[in-house]
Parts: sequence; C-alpha cells; structure tokens
Amino acid sequence: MNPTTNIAVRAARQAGSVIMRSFGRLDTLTVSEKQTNDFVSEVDRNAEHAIIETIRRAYPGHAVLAEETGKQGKDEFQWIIDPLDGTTNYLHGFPQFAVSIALTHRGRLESAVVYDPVRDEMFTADRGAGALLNDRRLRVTEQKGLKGALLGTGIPFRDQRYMDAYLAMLKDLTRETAGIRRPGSAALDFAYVAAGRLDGFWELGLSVWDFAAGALLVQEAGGAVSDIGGGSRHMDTGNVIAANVKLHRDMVQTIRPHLPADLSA
Ligand code: 2AM
Ligand code: CA
Repeated sequence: MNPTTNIAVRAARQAGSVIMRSFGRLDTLTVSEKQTNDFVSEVDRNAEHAIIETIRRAYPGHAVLAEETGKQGKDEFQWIIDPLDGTTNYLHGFPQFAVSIALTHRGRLESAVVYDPVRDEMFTADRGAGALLNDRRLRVTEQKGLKGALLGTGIPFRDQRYMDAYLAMLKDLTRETAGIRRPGSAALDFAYVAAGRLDGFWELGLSVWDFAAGALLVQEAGGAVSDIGGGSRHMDTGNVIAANVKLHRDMVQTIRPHLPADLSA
C-alpha cells in the first residue's frame, strides 16, 4: 500500500471513532441545515478536523478540499475529503454512512479510502495496484447486462430541476433490472460496486467529495466510471455512472434518451 493510502487509512479510522462515539447519543447533537435537505452536525466537523490534522502532520504542503471547510492551500497534490458521507442516514440512526478520503496528483486520482465504521470495513485503492476490502482483493461483477442486475442509485434531494428526467431513468431501469437500491451514501455505493455487492450505480448532482475515492475503487476493481452521458467529465459534473464495462454501456444506453439537453454533452 502506498504511504499516502496508509495515512488516509489512519485518518479514516480516527474519523470513524469520532463518528461512532456519538452514534449512541444522536439526540444530543446540534444539527444545522446548510441548504435545503443538506444537514451538518458537529460530528461532521470534528471528524473532518481529525482527518485534516493527520494528513497535515504527514504532508504539510498538500492542498485539501473538504466538504465542511472547503479548499485550503494550493499544490499539485490535493486531498478530497468527505468526513461523513450519508449524514442524513447517520442523524436518523440508519447504519449506512462512511468516511471518504481521496488523493489526487495534478487532478488524477492516486489513493482512495472509503471506511464504514459500523461494519469496520476499510475499502482502499492505489492507482495501478488494485482495490482491497480489508485484505481481500476486489473485483466488479461479471454481470453481462441489465437483466438480473442489482443497481444502486441516489434520488435527487436538493436540486429538483432534473427530477422528471431522473424518474424516467428510474422507471426504465427498474423495469429492466432485478432491482434498485437507494442506500444513501454514495461513497459506500461506489465501494459496493467495486466489491461486487452492486452491479452498477448512477446518480445526478453529486459533489466531488462524495465519490472521488469511490471512483478510484471502482476503476481499480476493473470497472468503468463516467459522466451520465458516457463522457469523462464526471469529476466536474457530479453526474455519474459506475459499473463493469459491459453493464456500464447498457446503462448509458438506457439513460441517454432521458438526459436533459444540458447534461448530454
Ligand atoms: P453527504 O451526507 O456527505 O452530504 C447521495 O445522494 C449523496 O448526497 C450522499 O452521499 C450524501 O452525502 C449527499 N446528501 C446530502 N444531503 C442528502 C439528503 N438529504 N439525502 C440524500 N443524500 C444527501
Ligand atoms: Ca458529508
């Protein structure tokens, strides 16, 4: 494992203990709403602080982009951090959330960690060296098409502009697959695609910290990640499809007819 991935693992465990310490006493947390339906608690902030401290100590010159504190520093290396992905689940005591930490070098993903502190599952990837769950090597499924596939997704929760387009995609994919799941943590959804627990995943309007680490996990597990129209700008647009290569193609084809003009580029 790369030294940078090792540091990310250490940081993720520290965040995990901040998160789990408060999981049994959620009623005492102070929660605020950043935007419509977008919540943050002191746990998000404390977990993020713990991650940034650990990274800073090891790599003081690196830049950071983190969900709660934004951008800090300027460097070829940038850490992309979501201290608690699935905050809404967390605040309801619904045990599906994760810590997500990625490192990019000149915009290219190098290291990825997604950590589920409830199940103590540590998903890691180094560019060019594969993806692991704890010590086990990960591989996307060999699902050949939509028939029989289990897909993950996220329902638009903030920006409702694309709701009708999204529902049309959902309708077609529901009809053609074995089932659709909406677990509520995009970082874990990507990790589950990498681990072969989901065959594929799609969502519109994600933030880069929700899936930067997840994208490298899927790629290193042999899968494809793209923009919703099949292009390569997903890290900028936040509209994503992830799956094994064959299924990815079928998902793009089914989704494409429903894309609003401004998303199909
Ligand atoms: P977050 O908890 O880090 O904000 C999936 O829809 C993604 O959107 C999640 O990874 C989640 O990341 C984010 N999100 C923010 N608010 C949400 C909400 N009310 N419902 C679902 N997802 C939300
Ligand atoms: Ca978050």
